[in-house]
Formats: sequence, C-alpha cells, structure tokens
Amino acid sequence: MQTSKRFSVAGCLQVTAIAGALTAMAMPVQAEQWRGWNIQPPGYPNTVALEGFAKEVAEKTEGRVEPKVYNSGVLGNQPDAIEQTRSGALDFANFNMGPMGPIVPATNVLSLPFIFNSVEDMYKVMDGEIGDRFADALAEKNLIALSWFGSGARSLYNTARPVETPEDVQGLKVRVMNNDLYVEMIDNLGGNATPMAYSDVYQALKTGVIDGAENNYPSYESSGHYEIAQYYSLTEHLILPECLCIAKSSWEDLSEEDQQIVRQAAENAAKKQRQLWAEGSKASREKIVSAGVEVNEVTDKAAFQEKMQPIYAEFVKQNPQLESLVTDIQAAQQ
Ligand code: BDP
Repeated sequence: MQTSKRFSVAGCLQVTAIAGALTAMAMPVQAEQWRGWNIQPPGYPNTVALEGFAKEVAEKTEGRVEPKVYNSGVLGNQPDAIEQTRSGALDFANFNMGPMGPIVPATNVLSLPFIFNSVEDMYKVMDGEIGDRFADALAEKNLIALSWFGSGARSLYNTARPVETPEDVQGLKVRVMNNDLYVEMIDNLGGNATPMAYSDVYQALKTGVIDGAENNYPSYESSGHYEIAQYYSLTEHLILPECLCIAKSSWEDLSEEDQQIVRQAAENAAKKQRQLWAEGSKASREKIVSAGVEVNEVTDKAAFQEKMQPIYAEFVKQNPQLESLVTDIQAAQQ
C-alpha cells in the first residue's frame, strides 16, 4: 500500500516535470526586444560598433535580449532620445555628452572648451576613476553608462572664411548643440550662436539661416555640411566623450549573468568604435579635402583659450561642487 502510494506520488511528480518541460519548450521565455537610438547613418564608426554590440548581446544571451539599432536619428532628436531612454521608452543609445549637460549637470564639465588636451587624454581620463564619477552622475538620472566612445575633436566650419583668430568668428551665425555653454562659447568669440537639432543643420546652412557650425570630420562629412560650408578650421575646441548607455529599467530587468554579457559587449563596442573612428576620421578628411574644402590649422589656439576663461570662472562660481572635477581632469593630463 505504502509502496504503491509512494510510487504514485513519484509518478505524479514525474508527469508534472515532463509537462512543465514541454510547456517551457512550447513557450520559450519572452525575449526582451530592445530599441536602440543612434543619430548616425549606416556605415559610420559608431553605427558599426553599435550593430556589433546588438549582435553580440543577441548571440551571447541566446536570444534572451534582442537589441535593434535604429540609425540616422529616426527615433527622434538627441535631447528627446535622452529623455526617452531615462524613462525606459528606449532601451539603449549612444549619446554625446554635449546635449547631456542640461540633464546631467556634472557632464557639463566635459563641455568646457579645451578641457581635454587630446583625444588620448580624454580616453585616459574617462577610462579611469574620473569616468566612473560621470557614470555615477548619469546613473542618478537613470542612464547606465557601460562604456565610452570617442568623437574626435570638434572644429568650426563656415561658408564665409577661414577662422584663424577669434576675430574671424565675429558676426558669424553658428549652429551649436543644445547646451548653454556652447552659446557662451560662440558669443565669447563674437559670433551668434543658434542651438539647433543636428538634423536641421544641413537645410539651415543651405538657406543661409546659419553661416556655419562645428563638428568632427566624420560628422561634417557624413552630414554633407562640407558641401555647403567649405572652410574647416582646426580650432579643436571640444573633445567630447560619448556613452553607450542603457535605460536603468532595462538594465535592472536583466539577470546578473545577462548584465555581465551586456557590459562586456559594450566594452567590446567601445574598443571597436575607437579603432574605426581613427580610420574613419582620416577617410572623411581625405574626402572633404578632395571635394574642395579648405582646411586650415589654427596656430594660435591660446587666443581662443583665453576667450574661454570667463566661461570657466562663471562655471565654477555657479557650480562649486563641480570644481574638483574640473581640476582633477586638468591634473590627470599633466
Ligand atoms: C556628432 C555627435 C552627435 C551629435 C552631433 C551634433 O556624434 O551625437 O548629435 O555631432 O552636432 O559629432 O549634433
């Protein structure tokens, strides 16, 4: 009696287990479909790196997470996309730290003109403990920064003349990204700054609403701005890091194992992006030069740097809690 009862309980358990396994086979765990924002077009270094990230995550999580990258800013402009990622409406993105400033004040430190001496120094700083401080500030606003991309150095370009001294900026209408610091930057050089979405710049240049803008070689080239604004002057006033950021809610939905996979894929993507950036930047430069763009060196950068001093002074006055971040970045580059 007893034996048969035990037998039947075990049998029951076995049947239940088999039924469970069959159900699991028939209904696999729902895959997380991740939507990723990318402002750049197909083939751009960042795009290739992001697509590699998506592929690696899908493969290594065996389909538990399926990221898809939406290129060319089709999911909206950058300030909107930042808000959407913060709220979890988008799952991941590659953001520039310029338009991040109004949302995550600490990142404004990175937008102080000439804060970095070189792209190499920027990488060194962001890959170390200082980079972690920025990641912490982003996390407070629901953005998990998993790795840092580069975006070269931004320089001024316009339709009117080569910029060799600050006086050459006088009276030029210059598009800037959405950040008050950039308005001050152009104003201090005697120009008129116009904050505008990236996607509107081409038309604004064409119709003469603006005379110029500022960007790195790959963006200047891939956006087609070089076709209209044919003076590119190597002011190299901003060396901005970019993040590969995940929405906090999407991140927290992951198991620890999958977080590990996603983090590793983001680090691999940054490595790839930096390498592709160096190559792509060179290719873009060659392309614009052969299209007739006049590229000029700016020999007296100190004259531009001097005009930025009041911005630093005002910044630390308004944000005393960020002063140590400014001085630590400067000290790290000595
Ligand atoms: C590019 C950045 C992109 C910015 C764009 C701009 O990679 O994130 O949106 O500049 O100027 O270099 O708006």
